[in-house]
Amino acid sequence: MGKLLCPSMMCANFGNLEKEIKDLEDGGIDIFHLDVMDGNFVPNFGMGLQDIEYICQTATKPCDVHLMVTNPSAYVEKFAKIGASIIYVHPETDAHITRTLQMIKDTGASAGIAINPGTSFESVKEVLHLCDYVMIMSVNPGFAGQKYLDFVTPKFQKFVEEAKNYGGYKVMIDGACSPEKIKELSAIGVSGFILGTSALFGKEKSYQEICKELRKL
Ligand code: S6P
Ligand code: MG
Repeated sequence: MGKLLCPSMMCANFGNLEKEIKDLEDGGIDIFHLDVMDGNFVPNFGMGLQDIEYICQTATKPCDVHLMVTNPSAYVEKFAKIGASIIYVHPETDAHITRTLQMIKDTGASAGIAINPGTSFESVKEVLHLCDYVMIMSVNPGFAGQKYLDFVTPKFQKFVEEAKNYGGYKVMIDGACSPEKIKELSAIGVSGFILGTSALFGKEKSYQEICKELRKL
């Protein structure tokens, strides 16, 4: 299966969001990645419900939401209702993560966990059978444009190797995902790549050219 290219829309040009969505779709992206931050679980804010609803309604490709919020279960139904087809929650902030993952599935969306750099495979393995996606954070969540944390790299291998034992979840990377990392991690079986400032936005080339190059890596 080809790489899943997922633009992180908090890095997009909000001055012309409709054009951004169209250009990214024409460029060949697969899933729009929509970050939600509450200023509590992470020290930042974004994106707003209205932004997310607009992108979900305008896009013809699927949208995920990455809930970097305390008590994510309170918002699962809201985001499913406005059109998210994949919902990621952080197990670090949810005392009843299995219930929340089941709640996501009950809405008809796919269930994902996003795991912090300091969260181990062992600490989440009991919930992996409920996950369609496992998104490994290679930066501390909350900001675009950070530096890749090298100590996270062995975790990609571990989650990829174990996927067959837990129903075949897909492994994704979020954070400082550069072309070099896409090459290295796709070779070991990572399926999806959240693209922010490291690989996609703010470059001289068109989204089409960039996506084409990234697919070849
Ligand atoms: C930040 C958020 C991410 C970023 C993305 C930015 O915590 O979850 O989705 O938007 O990682 O990419 P980059 O290449 O600027 O680090
Ligand atoms: Mg994210």
